Amino acid sequence: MPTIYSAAIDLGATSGRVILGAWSKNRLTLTEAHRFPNAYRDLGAHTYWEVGTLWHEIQTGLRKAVAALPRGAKLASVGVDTWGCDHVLLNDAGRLVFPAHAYRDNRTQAGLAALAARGASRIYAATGIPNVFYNTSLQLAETVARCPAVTDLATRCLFLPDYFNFLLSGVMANELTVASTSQLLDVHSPDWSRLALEHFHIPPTWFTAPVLAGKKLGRVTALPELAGTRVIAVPGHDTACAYDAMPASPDGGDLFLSSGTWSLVGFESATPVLGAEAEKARVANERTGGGGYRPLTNVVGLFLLEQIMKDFSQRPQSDREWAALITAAEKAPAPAGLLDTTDPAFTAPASMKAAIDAQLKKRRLAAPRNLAGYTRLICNSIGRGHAGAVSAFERMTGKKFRRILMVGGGSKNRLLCQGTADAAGIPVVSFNLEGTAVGNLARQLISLGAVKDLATFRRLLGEGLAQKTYAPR
Ligand code: LFR
Repeated sequence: MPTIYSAAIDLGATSGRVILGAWSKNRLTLTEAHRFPNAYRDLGAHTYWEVGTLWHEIQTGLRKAVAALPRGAKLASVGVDTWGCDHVLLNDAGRLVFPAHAYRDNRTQAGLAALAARGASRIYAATGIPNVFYNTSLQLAETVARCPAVTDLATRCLFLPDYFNFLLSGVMANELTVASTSQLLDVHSPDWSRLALEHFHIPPTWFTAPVLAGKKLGRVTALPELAGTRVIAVPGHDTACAYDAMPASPDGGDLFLSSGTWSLVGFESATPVLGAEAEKARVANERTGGGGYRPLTNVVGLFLLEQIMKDFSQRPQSDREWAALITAAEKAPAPAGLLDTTDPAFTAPASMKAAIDAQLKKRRLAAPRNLAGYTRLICNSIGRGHAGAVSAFERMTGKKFRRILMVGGGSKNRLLCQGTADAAGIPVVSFNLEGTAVGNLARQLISLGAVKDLATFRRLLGEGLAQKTYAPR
């Protein structure tokens, strides 16, 4: 079979990538065609994404990906994944009728408190998604309540990956995995929850029945260089892509950890995990690319470290500088106490260092002396958060997990991997794997018929993959 080329557009909250995948002789090779910074911006009291900039970078990345192809080769397909929850409102002609807010905008705080006071358990039973500030449900409820005329203007709600698929192909569709981050999907079916839509006063006509990953939406119409290239709906949610890319053992004994801005700790399951304890532990029953469940909890992740760099103006610029920081952090004194990473003060602080120092002061703990000290404190604290999620899942499901598989930016961070293994008491296996991009490409290759199914993809991927095991100490 000739080599198949596909591109993954993979947008994270702090950076975006366009990655060219080449599938040949059952092996996937990745080339980073383009990487660019991403950030939310404040306008007055609110927080927004720069959607136009993201689209501009996507186009630049796709052009670079095409330029990187060997002579005569064609790009077979593209797929888009992004962080969850965020969305745009459009009319039938595809015009934006409302700006794209970022999920860290504090506009949902009042709705969060109101749902916590009344209705959270009913919504959890219906959607399998806990009451968290970033949910699309709370965001759309706020939009409709504060700007009621929007219901006259908007006819469609697309999540960000759906919107970029639309810009690429002209086809509007809601994809299941990203829809499942909204708290508006029925936990027992692949369709929308009437109960949740009514509760939040959201017009049901804004959504169409979600499509499964692998659906061929159309061809690229936006860029002449990509004429003929297919636009395939991949798992639109980056975490669903990362989970799809896990070279998991088929026996189900692996716990998954996708470590980036957020740490997503969970596993795959044929059934959702529901009930009072699951709701309290904030288990989110999001969907997999194939339509199954991936019960997971969202523990604060490397956002703490990404943000504290701003306070030190010495952000490591290369892998080597990162390695040097981690080495220094390993040598820093062990923290006397760890951070409570669930502190709401860490959600979107003006200064992460000030927020951390304030918590330490309240608990009469000394603040670290330098960036290495903070790095140590943060990594150990996130590690303990991971371990807490593991034991909560074991309690709730009666399962005993044998390993933690770790992908994403954090899998390169020795301190975090070891800290997680130590706190959880089971080995952490880290893969040097761009999980989100690989899962995105996997679904394209399956849709194109180049790979039989996900189990096959995982087996082939695992065979060629470097891994490092951290035994608990
Ligand atoms: C990770 C992620 C998480 C989601 C958070 C907000 O990038 O997609 O899964 O909970 O961002 O959307």
